[in-house]
Amino acid sequence: MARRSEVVPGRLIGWDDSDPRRVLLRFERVLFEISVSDEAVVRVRAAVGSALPVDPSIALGRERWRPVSIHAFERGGIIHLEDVHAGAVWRIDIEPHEPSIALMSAGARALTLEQISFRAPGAVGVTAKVSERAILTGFGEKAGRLDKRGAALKMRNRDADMRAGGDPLYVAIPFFLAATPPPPGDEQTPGRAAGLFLECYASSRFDVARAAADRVRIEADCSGLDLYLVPGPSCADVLRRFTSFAGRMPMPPKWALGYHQSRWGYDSADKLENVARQLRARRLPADVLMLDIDYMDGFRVFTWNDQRFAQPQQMLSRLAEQGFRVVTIIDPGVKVDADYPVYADGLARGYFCRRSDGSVYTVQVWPGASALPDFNRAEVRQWWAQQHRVLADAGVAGIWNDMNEPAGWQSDLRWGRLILPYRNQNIEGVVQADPVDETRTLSHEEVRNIYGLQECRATFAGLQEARPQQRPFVLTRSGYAGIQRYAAVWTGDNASRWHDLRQSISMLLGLSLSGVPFCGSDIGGFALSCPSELYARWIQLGALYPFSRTHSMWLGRAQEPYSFGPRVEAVARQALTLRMRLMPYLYSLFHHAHRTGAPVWRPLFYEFPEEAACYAIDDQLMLGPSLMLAPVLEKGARSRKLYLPPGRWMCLDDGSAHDGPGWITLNAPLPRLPILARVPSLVPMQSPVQHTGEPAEEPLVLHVFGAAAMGPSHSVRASATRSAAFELYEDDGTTRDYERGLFATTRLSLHASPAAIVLEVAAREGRLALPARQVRVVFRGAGDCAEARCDGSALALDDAALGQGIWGRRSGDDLEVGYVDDGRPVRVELRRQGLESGPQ
Ligand code: MIG
Repeated sequence: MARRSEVVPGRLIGWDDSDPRRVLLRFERVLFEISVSDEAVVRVRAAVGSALPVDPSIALGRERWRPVSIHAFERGGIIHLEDVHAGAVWRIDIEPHEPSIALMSAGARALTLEQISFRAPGAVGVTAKVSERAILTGFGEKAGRLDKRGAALKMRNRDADMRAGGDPLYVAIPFFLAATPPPPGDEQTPGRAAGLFLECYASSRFDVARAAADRVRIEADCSGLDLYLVPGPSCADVLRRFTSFAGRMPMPPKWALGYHQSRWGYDSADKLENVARQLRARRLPADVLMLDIDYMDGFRVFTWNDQRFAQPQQMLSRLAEQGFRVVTIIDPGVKVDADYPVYADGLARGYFCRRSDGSVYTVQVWPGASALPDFNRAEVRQWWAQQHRVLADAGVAGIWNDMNEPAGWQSDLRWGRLILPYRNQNIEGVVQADPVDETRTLSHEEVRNIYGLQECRATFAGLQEARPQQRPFVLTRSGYAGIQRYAAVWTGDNASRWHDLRQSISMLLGLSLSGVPFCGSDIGGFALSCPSELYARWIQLGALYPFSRTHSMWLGRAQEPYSFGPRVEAVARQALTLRMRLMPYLYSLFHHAHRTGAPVWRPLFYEFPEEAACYAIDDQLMLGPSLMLAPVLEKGARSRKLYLPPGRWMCLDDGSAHDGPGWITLNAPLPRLPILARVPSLVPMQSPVQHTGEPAEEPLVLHVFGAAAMGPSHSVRASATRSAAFELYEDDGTTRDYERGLFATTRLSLHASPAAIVLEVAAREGRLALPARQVRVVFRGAGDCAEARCDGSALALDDAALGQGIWGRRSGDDLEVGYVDDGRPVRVELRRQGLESGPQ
């Protein structure tokens, strides 16, 4: 029953579908509008009276919402909606006293909205009914387990005080994914997923199945309701549909996928160049160095400290010669200083956030009292974008946006260069432009969660204007739904603790399931001093974070991969070298993310929805479709117990085969992170390089995991042919030419049966011309195959050395085949002795 202060919709009065793009449902006190996109996403807007919430998508730089034609009809007291073209039906149940809106997906109810209520002014509540068996995840950047069942979560961007488990954190994405495992005992039905997105950049709260196991209660500080119901049935479907309107990431520059080395404390050109020298001398692959606040003149953004960084341009070009790019930090706070042009100009133009009495609001940050640009205004974003010229012209490659929740404090203590902040400042009494209608103002709280997003949008534009041909790279701490369009996200101030290492997995998976594929945590931890063993375990995993960066605070011990002695350095070298070897795979995964919204890091249930046991696992993950990581997360541990989803798995390093489903324990001495390849699967690699700009000696080494499927010890299912496919993506790695079709894609497919393995490399597609190149195919574990053919001709398998042209050889347990890749299709076929029939 409704509380007195609440307005509930009441009974249905009538509906109107005369405009095919939406159906209006008029309840006694509330008007609903329902529309459906070409990706079958159902959007529900509702408000008291007749003023539906305004669509902010364009104002936030997203695509326009594109509804398909639908119509409504009544059957048995229930209103149904139908997609006129696809014939799909969404159902709206009308109960006597309140509406309930059910999203039907694959013939079943995926999500139902009910208990919609309004509390004037500016508050709305809605309950989403979900399966009581669903795991409830996503929710943007959140601490804790991947499954948020039982949690009370808040969406309000904030500088999180370094307390693990805190909520909220820096990024608000009011989106969740409900993934339901198959019913117990049913191995045929795959699990089902659906998603829900609440468009609200003021605060909101999610009560995740606390009051009832099948309900998520949402309360938002918005006056109208703007909700998107995202059908599956698979997680990949949900992510594709969600990102079809929330946006997908552009292709990142390839160098941004390399390793980044950072520290708050590289406070002179000498220190920075020394890090560069060390990394190269020790052959620790790295692409990027980062400069924290110390490079600036008195923390004034868009300036250089002319003592400690006297000749930035020369420094940057020396670093560029060694293959390093430099990314500099920028905070939104502009120092209040009449002699500082950025401030004086911003002030004169009226670009800073104001109090309701019209005075410029200031907050204490590193430079002292600072003003905050109002990024909701297009003009201000344009002005901010232009400021980046100074940095871009000097050769800065990308921008790191910090403190953009925005964060600041009430006061601080200063001794020379040491600044001790005291108490975070709540920004109160401040107004900003309404992003949808800039002539109006809203309180800061009403638009707080898009502050960082709008800043990144300006930063992205600034880099693009400064170098129109190059892909921008922006890293951000704060964000809102769609942040992936402008920036990669790192998870802020963690600490050098085992807990934080473990936690990074569920945090990054949660972000990944919220549309943000390019994410990472500070390797080694930001605060405290990192013990050597922890650093070794952390860089092993962190070298395979989608965004891979070591960062730390000046207070703790040094945290470069070479700062922990030779043993840990060797571990780091191996881990970073593996990242470089995997670059063709990784880069292709980022392209999949760009095209379809599929995350790079995936929870196990994403790949194995039919396997109930996978839903509870959040300390293992899939890197793309082929590789599973089972990192060591405990001090002193030298083995790792892990869950194997069904099928055969092969350890990437030693080629040992293991059968799932079930639990196994693998040896994990310090240098080893257990990585298992799914059988069958494909992983394109290259020979190692020191940075992504260095040409690889072997640009394409195709690792094929198919042989184990032939093994006699394999389970019954091995009698069937099993297949895998992967799309290899290549382009120039830095320019925007890929937007004009200058890229190359190659479809790889693999069929494995007990008798044979067939690799088919389809004709290359796309307009990018690649020079003819030697490709090496490594059939892992297929060394005992009797016969190999490439395009029909039998290969002698006795070549001792790497050949040119077409060749084959045995190499330990593996069988290798080489061919010249000139873009034409290639078929490589291996046959096991004594078995006649292979796949067609
Ligand atoms: O108040 O720029 O999360 O990565 O080193 C701290 C100094 C400000 C917080 C960031 C951290 C960065 C630090 N910044």
